[in-house]
Amino acid sequence: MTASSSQPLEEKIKSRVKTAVESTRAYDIHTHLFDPAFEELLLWGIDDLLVYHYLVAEVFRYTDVPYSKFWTLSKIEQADLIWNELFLRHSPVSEACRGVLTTLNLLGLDVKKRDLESVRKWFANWKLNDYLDRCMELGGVRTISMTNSPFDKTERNVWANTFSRDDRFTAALRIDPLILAWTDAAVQLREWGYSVEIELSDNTISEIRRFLSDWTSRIDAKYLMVSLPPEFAFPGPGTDAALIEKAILPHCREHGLPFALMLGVKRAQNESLKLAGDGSGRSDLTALANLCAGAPENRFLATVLSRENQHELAVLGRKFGNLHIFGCWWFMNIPYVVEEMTRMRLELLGLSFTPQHSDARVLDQLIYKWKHSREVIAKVLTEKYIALSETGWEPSLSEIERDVRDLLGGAFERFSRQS
Ligand code: HDL
Ligand code: ZN
Repeated sequence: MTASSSQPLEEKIKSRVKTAVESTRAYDIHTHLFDPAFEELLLWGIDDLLVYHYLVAEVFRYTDVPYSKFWTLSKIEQADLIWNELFLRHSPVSEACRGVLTTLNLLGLDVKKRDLESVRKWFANWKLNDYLDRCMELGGVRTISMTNSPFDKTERNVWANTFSRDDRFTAALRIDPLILAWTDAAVQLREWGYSVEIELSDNTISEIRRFLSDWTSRIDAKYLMVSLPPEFAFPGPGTDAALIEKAILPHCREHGLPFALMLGVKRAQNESLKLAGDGSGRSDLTALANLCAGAPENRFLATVLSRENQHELAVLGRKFGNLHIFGCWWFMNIPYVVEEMTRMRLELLGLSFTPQHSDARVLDQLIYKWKHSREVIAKVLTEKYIALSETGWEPSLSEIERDVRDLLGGAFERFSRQS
Protein backbone atom coordinates (compact mmCIF):
# COMPACT_ATOMS: atom_id res chain seq x y z
CA MET A 1 0.00 0.00 0.00
CA THR A 2 1.61 3.33 -1.02
CA ALA A 3 0.91 6.61 0.75
CA SER A 4 -1.42 8.83 -1.30
CA SER A 5 -1.06 12.64 -1.28
CA SER A 6 -4.56 13.09 0.20
CA GLN A 7 -3.75 11.02 3.30
CA PRO A 8 -3.10 12.96 6.50
CA LEU A 9 0.65 13.25 7.06
CA GLU A 10 0.57 10.92 10.06
CA GLU A 11 -1.01 8.16 7.98
CA LYS A 12 1.56 8.75 5.21
CA ILE A 13 4.41 8.44 7.69
CA LYS A 14 2.96 5.32 9.31
CA SER A 15 2.62 3.68 5.90
CA ARG A 16 6.16 4.71 4.83
CA VAL A 17 7.68 3.30 8.03
CA LYS A 18 5.69 0.05 7.72
CA THR A 19 6.82 -0.36 4.09
CA ALA A 20 10.46 0.35 4.93
CA VAL A 21 10.68 -1.82 8.07
CA GLU A 22 8.86 -4.78 6.48
CA SER A 23 10.82 -4.69 3.21
CA THR A 24 14.34 -4.04 4.52
CA ARG A 25 16.15 -7.35 5.05
CA ALA A 26 18.22 -7.39 8.22
CA TYR A 27 21.79 -8.34 9.04
CA ASP A 28 21.23 -10.46 12.16
CA ILE A 29 24.45 -9.56 13.96
CA HIS A 30 24.35 -12.13 16.77
CA THR A 31 22.85 -15.62 16.59
CA HIS A 32 23.70 -19.19 17.61
CA LEU A 33 22.74 -20.49 14.18
CA PHE A 34 25.15 -22.26 11.88
CA ASP A 35 25.88 -22.55 8.18
CA PRO A 36 24.19 -25.81 7.03
CA ALA A 37 27.70 -27.24 6.55
CA PHE A 38 27.73 -27.66 10.37
CA GLU A 39 24.84 -30.14 9.98
CA GLU A 40 23.43 -31.09 13.42
CA LEU A 41 24.67 -27.85 14.98
CA LEU A 42 22.00 -26.00 12.99
CA LEU A 43 18.82 -26.66 14.98
CA TRP A 44 15.42 -26.43 13.28
CA GLY A 45 11.85 -27.77 13.42
CA ILE A 46 9.04 -27.94 15.97
CA ASP A 47 10.76 -30.07 18.61
CA ASP A 48 13.89 -27.89 18.68
CA LEU A 49 11.56 -24.88 18.91
CA LEU A 50 9.74 -26.41 21.89
CA VAL A 51 12.86 -27.47 23.83
CA TYR A 52 14.48 -23.99 23.46
CA HIS A 53 16.06 -23.24 26.82
CA TYR A 54 13.73 -20.27 27.37
CA LEU A 55 10.79 -22.74 27.41
CA VAL A 56 12.67 -25.25 29.54
CA ALA A 57 13.07 -22.57 32.20
CA GLU A 58 9.36 -21.73 31.95
CA VAL A 59 8.08 -25.32 32.11
CA PHE A 60 9.77 -25.84 35.46
CA ARG A 61 7.51 -23.16 36.89
CA TYR A 62 4.62 -25.62 36.44
CA THR A 63 5.77 -29.22 36.16
CA ASP A 64 6.71 -31.35 39.16
CA VAL A 65 8.89 -33.56 36.99
CA PRO A 66 12.31 -33.56 38.70
CA TYR A 67 15.19 -31.97 36.81
CA SER A 68 17.02 -35.33 36.80
CA LYS A 69 14.02 -37.07 35.22
CA PHE A 70 13.51 -34.30 32.62
CA TRP A 71 17.07 -34.59 31.36
CA THR A 72 16.65 -38.34 30.74
CA LEU A 73 13.68 -37.71 28.43
CA SER A 74 14.10 -37.72 24.64
CA LYS A 75 13.77 -34.42 22.77
CA ILE A 76 10.24 -35.41 21.67
CA GLU A 77 9.24 -36.37 25.23
CA GLN A 78 10.59 -33.02 26.52
CA ALA A 79 8.73 -31.20 23.72
CA ASP A 80 5.49 -33.03 24.57
CA LEU A 81 5.85 -32.07 28.24
CA ILE A 82 6.49 -28.42 27.35
CA TRP A 83 3.61 -28.34 24.82
CA ASN A 84 1.15 -29.79 27.35
CA GLU A 85 2.20 -27.56 30.24
CA LEU A 86 2.90 -24.23 28.52
CA PHE A 87 0.47 -24.35 25.60
CA LEU A 88 -2.45 -26.63 26.54
CA ARG A 89 -2.73 -26.47 30.36
CA HIS A 90 -1.89 -22.74 30.44
CA SER A 91 -2.29 -20.11 27.71
CA PRO A 92 1.01 -19.48 25.89
CA VAL A 93 1.16 -15.76 26.63
CA SER A 94 4.90 -15.52 27.40
CA GLU A 95 7.16 -14.07 24.65
CA ALA A 96 8.91 -17.40 24.07
CA CYS A 97 5.61 -19.31 23.87
CA ARG A 98 3.92 -16.72 21.65
CA GLY A 99 7.00 -16.84 19.44
CA VAL A 100 6.48 -20.51 18.64
CA LEU A 101 2.91 -19.77 17.56
CA THR A 102 3.91 -16.69 15.52
CA THR A 103 6.42 -18.86 13.67
CA LEU A 104 3.95 -21.69 12.99
CA ASN A 105 1.28 -19.20 11.90
CA LEU A 106 3.60 -17.39 9.45
CA LEU A 107 4.67 -20.77 8.08
CA GLY A 108 0.99 -21.26 7.21
CA LEU A 109 0.05 -23.77 9.93
CA ASP A 110 -3.32 -23.56 11.71
CA VAL A 111 -2.31 -23.41 15.39
CA LYS A 112 -5.87 -23.25 16.71
CA LYS A 113 -6.11 -27.00 16.04
CA ARG A 114 -3.51 -27.43 18.80
CA ASP A 115 -2.43 -30.60 16.96
CA LEU A 116 1.26 -31.14 17.64
CA GLU A 117 1.42 -34.42 15.74
CA SER A 118 0.17 -32.85 12.50
CA VAL A 119 2.73 -30.07 12.94
CA ARG A 120 5.45 -32.69 13.28
CA LYS A 121 4.25 -34.39 10.09
CA TRP A 122 4.37 -31.04 8.25
CA PHE A 123 7.98 -30.46 9.28
CA ALA A 124 8.98 -33.96 8.26
CA ASN A 125 8.41 -33.01 4.61
CA TRP A 126 11.05 -30.21 4.60
CA LYS A 127 14.65 -30.44 3.48
CA LEU A 128 17.01 -28.20 5.50
CA ASN A 129 18.29 -26.03 2.65
CA ASP A 130 14.78 -25.24 1.40
CA TYR A 131 13.66 -24.54 4.95
CA LEU A 132 16.66 -22.24 5.54
CA ASP A 133 15.61 -20.16 2.51
CA ARG A 134 12.02 -20.06 3.80
CA CYS A 135 13.00 -18.96 7.32
CA MET A 136 15.32 -16.22 6.06
CA GLU A 137 12.60 -15.01 3.67
CA LEU A 138 9.85 -14.96 6.33
CA GLY A 139 12.24 -13.50 8.92
CA GLY A 140 13.37 -10.79 6.50
CA VAL A 141 17.03 -11.66 7.15
CA ARG A 142 19.82 -11.30 4.54
CA THR A 143 22.87 -12.15 6.64
CA ILE A 144 23.27 -14.26 9.78
CA SER A 145 26.23 -13.82 12.12
CA MET A 146 27.19 -17.10 13.76
CA THR A 147 28.82 -17.47 17.20
CA ASN A 148 31.95 -19.52 16.62
CA SER A 149 33.96 -21.05 19.44
CA PRO A 150 37.31 -22.81 18.88
CA PHE A 151 36.63 -24.41 22.28
CA ASP A 152 33.56 -26.29 21.05
CA LYS A 153 34.74 -29.77 20.00
CA THR A 154 31.99 -30.43 17.46
CA GLU A 155 32.46 -27.06 15.81
CA ARG A 156 36.26 -27.41 15.79
CA ASN A 157 35.98 -30.66 13.85
CA VAL A 158 33.99 -28.95 11.09
CA TRP A 159 36.50 -26.08 10.76
CA ALA A 160 39.29 -28.70 10.58
CA ASN A 161 38.08 -29.57 7.08
CA THR A 162 37.62 -27.19 4.19
CA PHE A 163 34.02 -26.70 3.17
CA SER A 164 32.27 -24.20 0.91
CA ARG A 165 30.67 -21.50 3.10
CA ASP A 166 27.12 -20.32 2.59
CA ASP A 167 27.85 -16.62 2.01
CA ARG A 168 24.71 -15.62 3.93
CA PHE A 169 26.52 -16.68 7.14
CA THR A 170 29.32 -14.60 8.67
CA ALA A 171 31.47 -15.61 11.61
CA ALA A 172 32.22 -14.08 15.02
CA LEU A 173 35.06 -15.42 17.17
CA ARG A 174 33.71 -16.25 20.65
CA ILE A 175 36.43 -16.41 23.30
CA ASP A 176 34.71 -16.75 26.70
CA PRO A 177 36.83 -19.77 27.86
CA LEU A 178 40.06 -17.94 26.97
CA ILE A 179 39.16 -14.88 29.03
CA LEU A 180 37.12 -16.42 31.85
CA ALA A 181 38.89 -19.76 32.38
CA TRP A 182 42.47 -19.02 31.32
CA THR A 183 44.08 -21.85 33.33
CA ASP A 184 41.97 -24.47 31.51
CA ALA A 185 42.24 -22.63 28.19
CA ALA A 186 46.04 -22.59 28.48
CA VAL A 187 46.03 -26.40 28.68
CA GLN A 188 43.89 -26.52 25.54
CA LEU A 189 46.10 -24.07 23.65
CA ARG A 190 49.20 -26.12 24.55
CA GLU A 191 47.47 -29.25 23.22
CA TRP A 192 46.76 -27.33 20.01
CA GLY A 193 50.42 -26.39 19.60
CA TYR A 194 50.60 -22.91 21.16
CA SER A 195 53.47 -22.72 23.68
CA VAL A 196 51.67 -20.78 26.39
CA GLU A 197 52.31 -20.69 30.12
CA ILE A 198 49.82 -19.73 32.82
CA GLU A 199 51.84 -16.62 33.57
CA LEU A 200 51.15 -13.99 30.89
CA SER A 201 54.74 -13.56 29.73
CA ASP A 202 55.54 -11.77 26.46
CA ASN A 203 55.95 -15.15 24.75
CA THR A 204 52.60 -16.39 26.08
CA ILE A 205 50.88 -13.21 24.91
CA SER A 206 52.35 -13.56 21.43
CA GLU A 207 51.27 -17.23 21.30
CA ILE A 208 47.73 -16.24 22.37
CA ARG A 209 47.72 -13.67 19.57
CA ARG A 210 48.91 -16.36 17.13
CA PHE A 211 45.95 -18.50 18.24
CA LEU A 212 43.58 -15.54 17.74
CA SER A 213 45.07 -14.78 14.30
CA ASP A 214 44.85 -18.41 13.21
CA TRP A 215 41.14 -18.55 14.09
CA THR A 216 40.35 -15.07 12.82
CA SER A 217 41.60 -16.04 9.37
CA ARG A 218 40.26 -19.63 9.51
CA ILE A 219 36.68 -18.47 10.07
CA ASP A 220 37.01 -14.98 8.52
CA ALA A 221 35.80 -13.46 11.79
CA LYS A 222 33.99 -10.13 11.43
CA TYR A 223 34.36 -9.38 15.16
CA LEU A 224 35.53 -10.96 18.40
CA MET A 225 33.05 -11.45 21.26
CA VAL A 226 32.87 -12.36 24.93
CA SER A 227 30.13 -12.45 27.55
CA LEU A 228 31.20 -11.21 30.98
CA PRO A 229 29.73 -11.32 34.51
CA PRO A 230 28.33 -8.21 36.24
CA GLU A 231 31.48 -7.91 38.38
CA PHE A 232 33.84 -7.60 35.40
CA ALA A 233 36.24 -4.73 36.09
CA PHE A 234 38.64 -2.92 33.77
CA PRO A 235 41.31 -2.12 34.57
CA GLY A 236 41.16 -4.93 37.05
CA PRO A 237 43.23 -7.35 39.08
CA GLY A 238 42.04 -10.39 37.14
CA THR A 239 43.56 -12.35 34.29
CA ASP A 240 40.46 -11.39 32.27
CA ALA A 241 41.45 -7.70 32.23
CA ALA A 242 45.11 -8.51 31.50
CA LEU A 243 44.23 -10.81 28.58
CA ILE A 244 41.90 -8.19 27.11
CA GLU A 245 44.48 -5.42 27.43
CA LYS A 246 47.56 -7.38 26.32
CA ALA A 247 46.17 -9.79 23.73
CA ILE A 248 42.61 -9.13 22.61
CA LEU A 249 42.74 -5.37 22.03
CA PRO A 250 46.09 -5.43 20.16
CA HIS A 251 44.79 -8.35 18.06
CA CYS A 252 41.61 -6.43 17.19
CA ARG A 253 43.65 -3.34 16.26
CA GLU A 254 46.00 -5.44 14.10
CA HIS A 255 43.10 -7.06 12.23
CA GLY A 256 40.79 -4.01 12.24
CA LEU A 257 38.04 -5.89 14.08
CA PRO A 258 35.53 -4.71 16.69
CA PHE A 259 35.45 -6.39 20.10
CA ALA A 260 31.92 -7.21 21.32
CA LEU A 261 31.29 -7.12 25.06
CA MET A 262 28.09 -8.75 26.34
CA LEU A 263 27.87 -7.72 29.96
CA GLY A 264 25.86 -8.85 32.97
CA VAL A 265 25.43 -12.60 32.67
CA LYS A 266 25.41 -14.73 35.83
CA ARG A 267 26.22 -18.19 34.48
CA ALA A 268 24.63 -21.27 36.12
CA GLN A 269 22.49 -19.55 38.75
CA ASN A 270 20.46 -22.76 38.67
CA GLU A 271 22.80 -25.49 37.44
CA SER A 272 19.96 -28.05 37.29
CA LEU A 273 18.49 -26.06 34.38
CA LYS A 274 21.72 -26.44 32.37
CA LEU A 275 21.69 -23.89 29.46
CA ALA A 276 18.46 -22.46 30.88
CA GLY A 277 20.08 -21.80 34.26
CA ASP A 278 21.89 -18.54 33.51
CA GLY A 279 20.69 -15.31 35.06
CA SER A 280 21.25 -11.58 34.91
CA GLY A 281 22.89 -8.92 37.06
CA ARG A 282 23.56 -5.19 36.95
CA SER A 283 27.07 -4.45 35.69
CA ASP A 284 29.44 -1.67 36.62
CA LEU A 285 29.75 -0.02 33.20
CA THR A 286 32.83 1.89 34.33
CA ALA A 287 34.73 -1.06 32.84
CA LEU A 288 33.22 -0.38 29.41
CA ALA A 289 33.84 3.36 29.70
CA ASN A 290 37.48 2.72 30.66
CA LEU A 291 37.94 0.38 27.69
CA CYS A 292 36.45 2.87 25.21
CA ALA A 293 38.45 5.79 26.69
CA GLY A 294 41.70 3.84 27.15
CA ALA A 295 41.74 2.26 23.70
CA PRO A 296 40.42 4.95 21.34
CA GLU A 297 41.79 3.13 18.30
CA ASN A 298 39.77 0.00 19.18
CA ARG A 299 36.11 -0.32 18.24
CA PHE A 300 33.67 -1.87 20.73
CA LEU A 301 30.25 -3.45 20.27
CA ALA A 302 28.23 -3.73 23.48
CA THR A 303 24.96 -5.08 24.75
CA VAL A 304 23.98 -5.51 28.41
CA LEU A 305 21.68 -7.96 30.12
CA SER A 306 20.27 -5.83 32.92
CA ARG A 307 17.38 -3.43 32.29
CA GLU A 308 18.88 -1.16 34.95
CA ASN A 309 22.02 -0.70 32.81
CA GLN A 310 20.29 0.33 29.59
CA HIS A 311 20.09 4.10 30.07
CA GLU A 312 23.70 4.31 31.30
CA LEU A 313 24.81 2.26 28.25
CA ALA A 314 22.99 4.62 25.87
CA VAL A 315 24.66 7.61 27.57
CA LEU A 316 28.04 5.89 27.12
CA GLY A 317 27.18 5.65 23.43
CA ARG A 318 26.99 9.45 23.41
CA LYS A 319 30.42 9.69 25.04
CA PHE A 320 32.33 7.32 22.76
CA GLY A 321 32.18 7.17 18.95
CA ASN A 322 34.19 3.91 19.13
CA LEU A 323 31.25 2.24 20.90
CA HIS A 324 28.37 0.73 18.92
CA ILE A 325 25.42 -0.39 21.01
CA PHE A 326 23.34 -3.32 19.81
CA GLY A 327 20.37 -5.51 20.55
CA CYS A 328 17.85 -6.23 23.25
CA TRP A 329 19.75 -9.21 24.57
CA TRP A 330 18.10 -12.36 26.01
CA PHE A 331 15.92 -11.30 29.00
CA MET A 332 15.68 -7.84 27.39
CA ASN A 333 14.03 -9.31 24.29
CA ILE A 334 10.43 -8.87 25.42
CA PRO A 335 8.23 -6.25 23.71
CA TYR A 336 7.76 -4.23 26.91
CA VAL A 337 11.53 -3.70 27.29
CA VAL A 338 12.37 -3.60 23.56
CA GLU A 339 10.03 -0.62 23.18
CA GLU A 340 11.54 1.20 26.18
CA MET A 341 15.10 0.54 25.01
CA THR A 342 14.50 1.43 21.35
CA ARG A 343 12.75 4.68 22.27
CA MET A 344 15.55 5.59 24.74
CA ARG A 345 18.26 4.82 22.17
CA LEU A 346 16.60 6.75 19.30
CA GLU A 347 16.18 9.75 21.58
CA LEU A 348 19.78 9.61 22.85
CA LEU A 349 21.68 8.17 19.87
CA GLY A 350 19.62 8.96 16.79
CA LEU A 351 20.20 6.17 14.25
CA SER A 352 23.78 5.26 15.28
CA PHE A 353 23.00 1.93 16.93
CA THR A 354 21.61 -1.49 16.04
CA PRO A 355 18.26 -1.96 17.82
CA GLN A 356 18.04 -5.71 17.54
CA HIS A 357 19.67 -9.06 16.94
CA SER A 358 17.72 -12.31 17.23
CA ASP A 359 20.10 -14.44 19.33
CA ALA A 360 18.27 -17.28 17.58
CA ARG A 361 19.37 -20.80 18.54
CA VAL A 362 16.80 -22.52 16.33
CA LEU A 363 16.54 -21.51 12.66
CA ASP A 364 12.74 -21.10 12.76
CA GLN A 365 13.10 -18.48 15.52
CA LEU A 366 14.27 -15.96 12.91
CA ILE A 367 10.62 -15.74 11.87
CA TYR A 368 9.13 -14.74 15.22
CA LYS A 369 12.05 -12.86 16.72
CA TRP A 370 12.19 -10.51 13.74
CA LYS A 371 8.39 -10.24 13.33
CA HIS A 372 7.98 -9.25 16.97
CA SER A 373 10.97 -6.87 16.85
CA ARG A 374 9.90 -5.18 13.61
CA GLU A 375 6.48 -4.45 15.11
CA VAL A 376 8.07 -2.55 18.01
CA ILE A 377 10.77 -0.84 15.92
CA ALA A 378 8.15 0.35 13.39
CA LYS A 379 5.87 1.62 16.19
CA VAL A 380 8.62 3.66 17.86
CA LEU A 381 10.08 4.93 14.58
CA THR A 382 6.63 6.08 13.41
CA GLU A 383 6.23 8.03 16.64
CA LYS A 384 9.62 9.68 16.16
CA TYR A 385 9.03 10.64 12.53
CA ILE A 386 5.58 12.05 13.38
CA ALA A 387 7.21 14.12 16.12
CA LEU A 388 9.67 15.35 13.46
CA SER A 389 6.85 16.21 11.06
CA GLU A 390 5.24 18.36 13.76
CA THR A 391 8.27 20.68 13.40
CA GLY A 392 7.51 21.00 9.69
CA TRP A 393 10.22 18.44 8.74
CA GLU A 394 8.55 15.79 6.52
CA PRO A 395 10.71 12.63 6.24
CA SER A 396 10.54 11.22 2.70
CA LEU A 397 10.13 7.51 2.00
CA SER A 398 13.71 7.34 0.69
CA GLU A 399 15.04 9.00 3.87
CA ILE A 400 13.05 6.57 6.03
CA GLU A 401 14.28 3.62 3.93
CA ARG A 402 17.88 4.87 4.34
CA ASP A 403 17.45 5.14 8.11
CA VAL A 404 15.90 1.69 8.40
CA ARG A 405 18.72 0.14 6.35
CA ASP A 406 21.10 1.66 8.87
CA LEU A 407 19.20 0.32 11.87
CA LEU A 408 18.85 -3.19 10.40
CA GLY A 409 22.55 -3.76 9.79
CA GLY A 410 23.90 -0.89 7.71
CA ALA A 411 25.29 1.09 10.66
CA PHE A 412 26.85 -2.11 12.03
CA GLU A 413 28.45 -2.94 8.66
CA ARG A 414 30.03 0.51 8.46
CA PHE A 415 31.15 0.35 12.10
CA SER A 416 32.69 -3.10 11.56
CA ARG A 417 34.20 -2.00 8.23
CA GLN A 418 32.20 -4.61 6.31
CA SER A 419 30.97 -1.92 3.90
O1 HDL B 1 25.97 -15.72 25.78
C1 HDL B 1 25.16 -15.56 24.85
O2 HDL B 1 25.50 -15.36 23.65
C2 HDL B 1 23.70 -15.68 25.20
O3 HDL B 1 22.92 -15.25 24.10
C3 HDL B 1 23.42 -17.12 25.56
O4 HDL B 1 23.80 -17.93 24.44
C4 HDL B 1 21.98 -17.42 25.96
O5 HDL B 1 21.91 -18.78 26.31
C5 HDL B 1 20.99 -17.15 24.87
O6 HDL B 1 20.81 -17.96 23.98
N1 HDL B 1 20.31 -16.01 24.97
O7 HDL B 1 19.38 -15.68 24.03
ZN1 ZN C 1 23.83 -15.22 22.32
